[in-house]
Amino acid sequence: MFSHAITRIPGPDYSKGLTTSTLPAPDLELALRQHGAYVRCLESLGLTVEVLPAAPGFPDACFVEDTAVVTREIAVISRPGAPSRRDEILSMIGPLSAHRPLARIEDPGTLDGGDILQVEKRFFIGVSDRTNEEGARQLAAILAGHGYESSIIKVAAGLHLKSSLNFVGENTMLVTRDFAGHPTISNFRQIICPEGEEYAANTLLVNGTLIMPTGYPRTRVLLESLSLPIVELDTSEYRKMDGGLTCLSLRL
Ligand code: CIR
Repeated sequence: MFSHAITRIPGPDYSKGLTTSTLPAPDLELALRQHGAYVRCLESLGLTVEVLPAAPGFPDACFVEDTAVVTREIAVISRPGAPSRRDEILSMIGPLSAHRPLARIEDPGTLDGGDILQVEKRFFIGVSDRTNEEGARQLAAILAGHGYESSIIKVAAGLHLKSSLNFVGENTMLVTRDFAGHPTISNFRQIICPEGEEYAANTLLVNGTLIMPTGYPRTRVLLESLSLPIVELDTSEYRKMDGGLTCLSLRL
């Protein structure tokens, strides 16, 4: 069970962040309203949510998930793979050190939290354009010291591992077609996002409730087979910047 979350509101320069999307620029007012709804949703699931102020000069800093990997024992401060995001970690050290002892990914390792998926005592570490082999190796070594096993998965599609693969409870992974049947997740039942609904793979399990993005009805029907409560949240203004439900918080 999670008891806390750390989030950060997007700032006035939010639309200057990194994106591969061809969608129109995000509407900051709407993004802020969506952020408020996200925070209220986490609170309704029993979490105390810390909302950090916008970080001037870091337009992607609302995607706090990329700055750390948090377990029950430790917070591993990441070393984001995009140079423009690297110093986002500086303003996360204080908030995270209030909750956990810290460890760090060191140069030449790079690692984005969006590439890291935890399922109980096991971690899946995506090696992507943001997370390199050295970052993955360093994280696996730190986690091994706390009794966690790690498996490395090459992220050949999507920005981060969790853009395409998430644990949705009941021994089940929600995956895009690109990851379906991947040998590393063969012990899990798999729900494959229907064609055109790949974005819905970024569904977040919090304290037994699934939070999924609004607008993916065929994925919703498949998720209903899990018999878990489902909440839909509109993340349209985060999708425009390649972000979504998992990246907007660190859960601890
Ligand atoms: C980026 O490209 O880094 C941001 N615009 C989006 C990061 C999304 N983070 C995530 O999925 N964990």
